[in-house]
Amino acid sequence: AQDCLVSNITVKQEFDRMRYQGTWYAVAKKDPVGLFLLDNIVAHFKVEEDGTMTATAVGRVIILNNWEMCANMFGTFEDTEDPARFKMKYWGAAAYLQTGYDDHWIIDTDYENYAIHYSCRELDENGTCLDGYSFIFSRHPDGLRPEDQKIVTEKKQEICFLGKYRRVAHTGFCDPA
Ligand code: FEN
Repeated sequence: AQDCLVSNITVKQEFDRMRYQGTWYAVAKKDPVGLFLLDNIVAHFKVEEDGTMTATAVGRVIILNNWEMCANMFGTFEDTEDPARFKMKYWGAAAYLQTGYDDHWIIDTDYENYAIHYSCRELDENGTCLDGYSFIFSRHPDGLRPEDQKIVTEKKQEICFLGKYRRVAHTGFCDPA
């Protein structure tokens, strides 16, 4: 989708939610407009007994008065005709955290090392994405393997977010005690 049309973006073929389960560390993100998670973002994906994919995520936020907190977020993924395209309902453990309902696509993953998530919240009239976010996840807290970086860079380009990512620091701020 080098034309940047959201409708031309391709996703992981035959996405297997069972293999996707477990821990993923965000290593980079492209932010949407508005409130989001800052850093120290770790997600855990799970497939429930009824087959529904769910996830929890933690991440640092700064609330009013510059107060640093770890936000505990929950997501449930509604299936669509495409196994890699979901609608994600999300909410926070604390009432001050925003809730939402986003398109949520798995662009690519090898299940064992890297994954690229994409969400376009608002389409421009020309079919490109006006407001969206993306996460690059790794199974390893210290980052992506060199051989995966190449694939990830290509995919960032395909979703037209290349150059819009920031590295996600892991300082231990939200690690369980
Ligand atoms: C994902 C992994 C799978 C599970 C989930 C994910 C998405 C998380 C999102 C988090 C949004 C956070 C917000 C924070 C907020 C894909 C990582 C669920 C989309 C919106 C503030 C900051 C400051 C304040 C109030 C609230 O609300 N932050 O004063």
